Amino acid sequence: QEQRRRLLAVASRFPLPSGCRFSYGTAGFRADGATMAPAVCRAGILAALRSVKLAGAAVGIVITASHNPFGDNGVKIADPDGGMMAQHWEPFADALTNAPDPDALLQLVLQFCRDEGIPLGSQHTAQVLLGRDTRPTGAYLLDAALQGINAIVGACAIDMGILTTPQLHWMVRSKNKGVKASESDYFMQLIGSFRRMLELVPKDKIGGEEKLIVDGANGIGGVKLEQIKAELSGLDINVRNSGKEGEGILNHMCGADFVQKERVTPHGFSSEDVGVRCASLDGDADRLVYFRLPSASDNRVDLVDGDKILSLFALFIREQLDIVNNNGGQANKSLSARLGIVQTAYANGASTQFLKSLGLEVAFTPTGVKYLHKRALDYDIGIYFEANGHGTVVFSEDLISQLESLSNELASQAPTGSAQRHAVMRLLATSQLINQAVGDALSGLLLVEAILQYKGWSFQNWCELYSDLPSRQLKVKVKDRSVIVTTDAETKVSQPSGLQELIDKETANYTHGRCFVRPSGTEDVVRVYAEASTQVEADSLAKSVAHHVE
Ligand code: NG1
Ligand code: ZN
Repeated sequence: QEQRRRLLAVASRFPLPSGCRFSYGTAGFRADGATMAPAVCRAGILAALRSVKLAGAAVGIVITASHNPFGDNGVKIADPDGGMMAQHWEPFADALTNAPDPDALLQLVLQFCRDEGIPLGSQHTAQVLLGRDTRPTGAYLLDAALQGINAIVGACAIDMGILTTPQLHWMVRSKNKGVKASESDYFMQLIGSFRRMLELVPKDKIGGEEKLIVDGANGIGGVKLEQIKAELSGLDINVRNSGKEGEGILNHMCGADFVQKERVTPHGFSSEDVGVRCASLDGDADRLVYFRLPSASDNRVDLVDGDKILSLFALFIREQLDIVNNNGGQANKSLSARLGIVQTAYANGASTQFLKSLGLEVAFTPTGVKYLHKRALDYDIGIYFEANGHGTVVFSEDLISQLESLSNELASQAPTGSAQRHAVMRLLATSQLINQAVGDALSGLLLVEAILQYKGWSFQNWCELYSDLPSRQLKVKVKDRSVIVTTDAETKVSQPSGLQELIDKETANYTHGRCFVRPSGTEDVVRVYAEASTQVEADSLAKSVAHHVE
């Protein structure tokens, strides 16, 4: 009775505006921030139910619209392992969020709880950790989420404050592992493992380029980096677009999405920065790209995207595994570790070719971190990235314990440290430095910096790993984008019939031509992607395929 009363009450406090229709999409619910309260309140109910279902394990809610404009906002749910909410709950998320009135909402919840075997009532507990970014609607939406959570009897909400998205995911994961989960624990883990990585840099490589300029997209990432940068010895970080008063607007002409899509210098940079290594975060700091201003004469940048960050990580991890397992033929202890790479169809073809040339296994999934992350967990070390800079590295529990025992054994054999032991320690430090819950621009940036120092590489060396194939992305507005259905990790169209044949015919006219189309999961458009051996050809292929889509 109490449960029914609370649900009816909260639903009538947050009526759904007529004409509103929400869909959980690629990354949770997103819309104009001022219209989001009903959806966020219902996400609170959902997160609390998810926690009850999982025997009271902590679940997370992040209030952010990532790289989208300042006036937008959104909400997404993190599962107890710190990853995205299990996909089979998405249909319920959609139904709950679109329930037209309090009574419909109550009936939906009761029915879902019966179907899923979710017990309701005072003897059951739930806990939900909440975080939000710097958007002006954040505090108001946080309150809506709290009211939603509190509508479930036995649920407890813990506001973790203004955070990057990956910080909140990390906290949820840590909390459920029973390890320390506060913001200072997060910072301590990053700073400590970065220091260990630098201690393991070979002596002849010490003294690389320490200077790094970071574009914080005027979001939360820059704020957090300012807090810890003094403790990152070995790096000289200068934050631009840090979100301070007067520096600019969130994600406006700056940030990872802007730099990766437009390939031009973000706001806040000048000719004095020519040649310096720069990085760009997005508004909630779960995406990272690098760039460099090649000259003062125009505003184009040399871009290092997610694919090239992935390639650097893969190269480094592969190298450490080889050292552990070969060690000049003297290894008496070895690791059995399956290393796998996960990409989407948007990965530049040159990156895939490079990774395969290293002998690595490369798997493809549809767009969206939820697919990539899940696939990466199939390996002992899984590395995944989207071209736009979202990605991470995941390690299996089994591999971590193999590494730990190997490290102990080797320490007793060669106390001063063999090459093999150093490689084991680098892999262990990497597993601590990288955020295994979700892509994290801050932790990814520190891993990039540590690897560049280890290899003694300049930005130029990194760029030259391979040359990107010229590519073009176009958006096409259509009446109903859902008529396009894809298969084979979105590389082929299965419906409407005939469209794939047209795409194949166009593509056959180009050397190294590759092209695919898919409906966006976050915008009302169909995306066209084309690659070819020259920019002119990539543009022309994309354009002609776009005509067939219109
Ligand atoms: P959609 O709109 O489904 O293409 C975009 C990005 C994804 C992912 C999501 C979530 C591209 C081509 N697509 O998805 O990679 O980041 O947003 O934010 O960049
Ligand atoms: Zn983001």
